[in-house]
Amino acid sequence: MEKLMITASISGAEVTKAQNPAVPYTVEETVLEAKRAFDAGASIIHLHVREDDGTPTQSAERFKIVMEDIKKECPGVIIVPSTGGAITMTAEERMQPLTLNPEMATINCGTCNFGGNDIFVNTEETIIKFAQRMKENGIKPECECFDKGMIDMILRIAKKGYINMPMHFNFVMGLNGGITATARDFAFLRDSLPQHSTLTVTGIGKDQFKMVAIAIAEGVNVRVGLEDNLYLEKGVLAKNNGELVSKVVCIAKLLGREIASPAEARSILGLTK
Ligand code: KMH
Ligand code: ZN
Repeated sequence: MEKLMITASISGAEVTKAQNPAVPYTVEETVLEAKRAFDAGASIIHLHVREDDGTPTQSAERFKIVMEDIKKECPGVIIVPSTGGAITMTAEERMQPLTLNPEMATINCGTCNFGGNDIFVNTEETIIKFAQRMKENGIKPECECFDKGMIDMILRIAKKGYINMPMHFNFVMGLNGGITATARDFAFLRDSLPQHSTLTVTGIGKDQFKMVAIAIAEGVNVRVGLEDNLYLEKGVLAKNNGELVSKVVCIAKLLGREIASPAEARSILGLTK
């Protein structure tokens, strides 16, 4: 079975220190969380940045500082800046980290409910704009799909030539507004992917480690981190991102799956930058 790529979603845009004091805001806290995840076995960091008071920002300047420091502390790690940002942001605002020419960046493949009264808006035109910008700059998109229709949407866009093959996907499952985090729905989504795609699976909240177990057993890759889940186990807050990654490594070991290094992850993803 192919080695396991572990992505750590260390910070996010929505979670707060009030929910878990380990959520990083400052540059130093964010870099330390990346290092903890890296040291525990993550080869990929999915990155959001915050102002010191916790306000999410897509400022290229802030991303640049954090990314440079993460690269120093975590040699070889793959950094995937978010272009999802926060739901209050415009598409132009969200696109700012692309000016830094990262190896990869996320692309969100459709509009969805985002809990309560919130909507995460990604129109077809916006998605094409993001994809075009990434293609022009040799940035590989991580196609974030919260539901089956989002896979269909991004495949239609790819067919028009806006995205190179093979594609990389991240299924976000269990979000209040997206597809449920079940083995049945995972299989249903995976069956829709083009041949030779690479795939990571993210379970939200209490579904994080259920999806980790399913994904590891099925030979696909996983994402864990405080952005998606604040708890190590029921009722026990994670002390940091490293703990969440260590739990993945433990499950992988039990199931006989080796962990990919950043160099191996780069090769699996076909990154050439
Ligand atoms: N914060 C969400 C609105 C991404 O990073 O690309 C979007 C998100 C997805 O987190
Ligand atoms: Zn994110």
